Amino acid sequence: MIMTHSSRIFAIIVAIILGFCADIAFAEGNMSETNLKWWQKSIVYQIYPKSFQDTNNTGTGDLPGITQHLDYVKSLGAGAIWISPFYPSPGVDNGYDVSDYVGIDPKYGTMADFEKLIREAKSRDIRIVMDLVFNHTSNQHEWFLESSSSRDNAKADWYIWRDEPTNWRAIFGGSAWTWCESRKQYYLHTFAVEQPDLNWENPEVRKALFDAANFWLSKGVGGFRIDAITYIKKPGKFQNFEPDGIDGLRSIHDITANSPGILDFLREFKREVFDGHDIFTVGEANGVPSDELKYWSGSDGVFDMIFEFNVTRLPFAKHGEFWCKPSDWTILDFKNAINSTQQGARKTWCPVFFENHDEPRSVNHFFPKNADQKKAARVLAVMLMTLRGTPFVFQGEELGAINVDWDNIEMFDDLSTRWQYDFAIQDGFSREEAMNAVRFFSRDNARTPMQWNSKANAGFTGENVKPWLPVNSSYKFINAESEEKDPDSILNFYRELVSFRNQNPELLSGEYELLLPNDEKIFAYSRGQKIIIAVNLSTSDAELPEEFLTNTQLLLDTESGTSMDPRLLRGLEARIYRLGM
Ligand code: TEU
Repeated sequence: MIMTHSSRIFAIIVAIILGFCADIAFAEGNMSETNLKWWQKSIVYQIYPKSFQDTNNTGTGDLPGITQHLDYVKSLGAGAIWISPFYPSPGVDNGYDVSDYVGIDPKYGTMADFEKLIREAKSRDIRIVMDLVFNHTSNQHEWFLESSSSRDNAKADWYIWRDEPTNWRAIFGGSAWTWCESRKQYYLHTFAVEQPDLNWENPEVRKALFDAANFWLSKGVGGFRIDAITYIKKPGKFQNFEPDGIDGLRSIHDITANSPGILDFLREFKREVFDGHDIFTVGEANGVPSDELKYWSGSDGVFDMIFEFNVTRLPFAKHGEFWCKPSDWTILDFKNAINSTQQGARKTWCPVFFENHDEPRSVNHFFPKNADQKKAARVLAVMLMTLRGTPFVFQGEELGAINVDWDNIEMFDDLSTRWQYDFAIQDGFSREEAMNAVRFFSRDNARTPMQWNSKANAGFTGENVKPWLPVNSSYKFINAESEEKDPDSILNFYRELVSFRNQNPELLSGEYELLLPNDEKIFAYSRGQKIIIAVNLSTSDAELPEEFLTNTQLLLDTESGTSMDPRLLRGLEARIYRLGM
């Protein structure tokens, strides 16, 4: 039977009120608030250490800078902090090119600083989550130096060496194969030239990686975010594929992501490292289809949850990842992407996130240029804190951070940004078109220094120091100090939402149900058959069906008092109702 929007929501609400579906929720997910794990109830705050707080005037953030702000992080309800890599690294990809898995890069501090951070965080009930970058090392890692020195050294088989390259394109551009003169062979790198891929087929490699992870467990870390994990298994045959760009290459992602047999490696990883510890694991798993999620996350899966990129990759769903060639998408596509992640994780668990260190700022990413950015930040915050899963907040997101307005490519540091720009120019785009794409998509949008106050350098580093990446000029009006004092700030709204989430157990454990699936403006869903969230994702007014207003109690409204007619949901307004009076 085909139902109209309002008859469908009406049917759902009636069923809910009569309690017809009452048992479905916990039977499916087998979760109640009491048996949720600590990481399902808390918020994870992500820190990009290079840009968080510099305590020694080097222009680069450091570990003591994180320790200094633990109370701030705690005030956001965080039970864990995921810190992007701070291992020794030449820094070609800001730490995602690791040259020693069991050390601390001196620019971030010492092992004693790290131990202090763990202790101080623990005393505030916050756990520290490490980022494991196990698909590749830096080309300066001693394993690679040895492996590349000859064809017959002890680590000759620790990386992926071939006599002939294929036409695969690395994720940061160019061929995924680089010639090595000392071996007279090519090595494979999914990412930059300086990030050679490890050979997971070799049991010695796997053991060395698992030992490194266990080292951090012995230090008392509370979990792992596992980087780029879908790329560790390569396909049986190395062959050329149909090119997808003017360079005659084909994205390596299409060829190697989630190759058959990968789960054997991952299950071994789980057995050797994760099992038996009170930690959580989140795999960065670009390229896992939703029907395979059950193998990847949850009680029968490898990780507790995975990051998949349905939502953040919306503009790239159709035409590869060229920033100058994004596809148009609609609010319905946005809703469908969120919904498919929520549905896919129905029986397991998922992270809820709109930002991380690889993405532009969410208020720019998901809303038109002319949208009111504060309203946009509020509706995103409502979704972040009311969708089912663990909310991940990326530093600055809680302040309503916005993209940079830089007009010169030289201001950007990120290697993937530089590549996208050069490729666009070669592909015939004008400098202006390429810069527009860069400003919109660059990973540096997320990586500018944290905006603590309105003084020079935004309080990130000394006023006379040059920060490693320029501060976003918005710091004068978007910064933690001024938002702290303003009761209507995004920061205080985040805190309000966190306590709201904690006071309403349905938001933690309650089943998610999509409402108004075909509405082209309103994203509506229920949680635990008790709470209804309605978010107008458009910038113009929308009409809420009568059923939302009957026998419901308004709990929260981002635009309270702006409309005399309760049916009218203003552009970028979000409301939360409780069913029953
Ligand atoms: O990113 C892995 C990666 O493949 C991303 O390009 C991902 O597919 C994309 O963001 C999906 O939207 C990780 C790190 O997060 C990134 O910072 C590193 O540069 C990269 O690995 C290499 O280690």
